Amino acid sequence: MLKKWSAAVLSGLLVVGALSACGGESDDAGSGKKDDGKITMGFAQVGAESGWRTANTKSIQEAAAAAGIELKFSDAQQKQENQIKAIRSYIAQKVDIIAFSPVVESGWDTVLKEAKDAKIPVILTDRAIDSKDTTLYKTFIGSDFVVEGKKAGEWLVKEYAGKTDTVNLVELQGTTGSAPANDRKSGFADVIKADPKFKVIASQTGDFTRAKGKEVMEAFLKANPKIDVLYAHNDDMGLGAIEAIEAAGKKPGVDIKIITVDAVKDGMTALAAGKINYIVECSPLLGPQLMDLAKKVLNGETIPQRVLTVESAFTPEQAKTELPNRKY
Ligand code: GYE
Repeated sequence: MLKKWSAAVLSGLLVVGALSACGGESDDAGSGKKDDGKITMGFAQVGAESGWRTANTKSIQEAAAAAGIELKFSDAQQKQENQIKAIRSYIAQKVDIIAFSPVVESGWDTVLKEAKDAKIPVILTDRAIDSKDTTLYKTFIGSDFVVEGKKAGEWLVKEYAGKTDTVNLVELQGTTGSAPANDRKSGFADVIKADPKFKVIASQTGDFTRAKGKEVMEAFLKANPKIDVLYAHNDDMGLGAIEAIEAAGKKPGVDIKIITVDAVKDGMTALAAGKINYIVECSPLLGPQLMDLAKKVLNGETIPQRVLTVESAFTPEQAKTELPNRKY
């Protein structure tokens, strides 16, 4: 133990010496910025696209205040270029630590190398990146979106067990290129592909918003006379789609079965009312764990590379019981 520790300190010292020349491996212990004892975190949020995101932002802001961490917060309006700008400005402001929820999976290496060269540790929250270089961030805290997609698929398989008629499915995908859209799609597809009666007849992005969910569902309904099931990658798109389904004179939850992901209050209310049939939970309450991890990183403590959030899934009956406790 002791030997390992001194080796880590030694390599930390060597690295600090070498950094000005080439910006090599930084050590946790060498990342403290100011000596005023106050931690400043720059947080680059995705946007305000959904109920989930609003709850996530609130959780982060409240947890920062409770932990005595000064938070610099930015909203990228679902645009990667805005997030990159925000991260660069946090680097320029010499914050102690940067956290962000990457809008899409690809294209982060350059800006994250800049943070690493500036010895500012980075924590990924909520969404993953596809970078091969895992030294560009300290940890990733968030859900397993593939598992969420699988849970949605498993419910569907059970619901139609013993039936042989074709089941026509439409899918509202999340933001193109985002981890939750990619993984919720693939997890779901993996489970339903075992049974050829399930046919995905249309699949398009609704950008995780209610307005887009409604618009795309309207188009799906016009183009496809027989839709049996809608799988929406979040509650908000599902709620927008419900408006379109009702406007088309159909009963959501009955004529068209609906599966969504998130389990925010509005989604759970529609579930309890039978307009949605199943919701896979994805917790937005990442703030307290994020602040805890940030402090550990800045203290030079070892933290796991991946921190998973614990989640469940709900039927209409379970939604009725859960709703009074739902905070978001
Ligand atoms: O499901 C959706 C939001 O990244 C898990 O983003 C998050 C997703 C969430 O817009 O509602």
